[in-house]
Amino acid sequence: GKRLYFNNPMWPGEAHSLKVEKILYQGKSKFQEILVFESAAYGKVLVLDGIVQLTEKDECAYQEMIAHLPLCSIPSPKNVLVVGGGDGGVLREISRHSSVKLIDICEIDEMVIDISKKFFPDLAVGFEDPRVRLHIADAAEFLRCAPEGKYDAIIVDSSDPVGPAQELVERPFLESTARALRPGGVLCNMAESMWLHTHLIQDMIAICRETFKGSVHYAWANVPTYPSGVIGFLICSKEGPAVDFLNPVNPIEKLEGAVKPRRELKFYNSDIHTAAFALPSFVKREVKLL
Ligand code: AAT
Repeated sequence: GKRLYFNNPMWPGEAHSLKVEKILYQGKSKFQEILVFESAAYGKVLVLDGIVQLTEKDECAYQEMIAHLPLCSIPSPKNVLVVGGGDGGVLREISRHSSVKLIDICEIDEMVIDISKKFFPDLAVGFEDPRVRLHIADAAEFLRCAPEGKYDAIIVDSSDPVGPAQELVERPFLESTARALRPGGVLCNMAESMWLHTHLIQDMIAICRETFKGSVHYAWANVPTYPSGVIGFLICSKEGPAVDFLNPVNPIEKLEGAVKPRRELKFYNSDIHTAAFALPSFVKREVKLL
């Protein structure tokens, strides 16, 4: 059968391939090439600029982790900002938190949202939460104008730093996220693969140590369809009330009773939360976290 090979200079010398059952959509937005197909092994797949963004089978791991690692680490989060995340999966996860009053989302590409509503209803369901306020804009610009200290948590669910997301790993952007957080507020940023992107991770950690002045950690999870099968999260707190990321003060197991979930958690729990911060020895050395 037909296969699609995903090659990219971000993972030179290797390619990931998926068997295609059917191409469902292929088009170009103002910002990127968008492809949706039915795969033989992972359900429907969303691809932007030739990079897999999610598959139905393993999206739970990434979306649950990037949302609950920060939100379970602080007591009753109220104002949350999502950067990127146009598929709605992270919104769906934030919805589980009944303390949350406002969920701003800043996505640059409206077409990703439309495509998700059409092909990924189990993710786009996140947009139905009445607490969600959608902003179609470049997040770098949006955050430059955001009120100081507005958010308890900012979740950067952005694509890889090629194309429109390039700015989102750079110092000015990270500085404006710190400014937009309240003291003791937390940032959780998609931070690539520890097997492939050591330098990027090191640079981001160095900038965040200077900018946030609270704590800076790296966590990771297994996501089979991301390059090298893992994805990392850079998670920091702004100077202010201390945050103990390793022992969540707002454990998900307590919340699950409070909100009637449309869908059970598939990946995240408090054991996984704590375990996600355990780093292989080579990563400890490279990011000099000790
Ligand atoms: N939820 C998992 C999928 C993503 S989507 C990343 C989103 O970030 C895309 O919809 C893209 O349009 C949006 N985006 C990119 N740049 C910007 C920007 N400057 N401002 C706002 N939104 C932006 C992430 C998958 C991670 C893949 C890891 N390899």
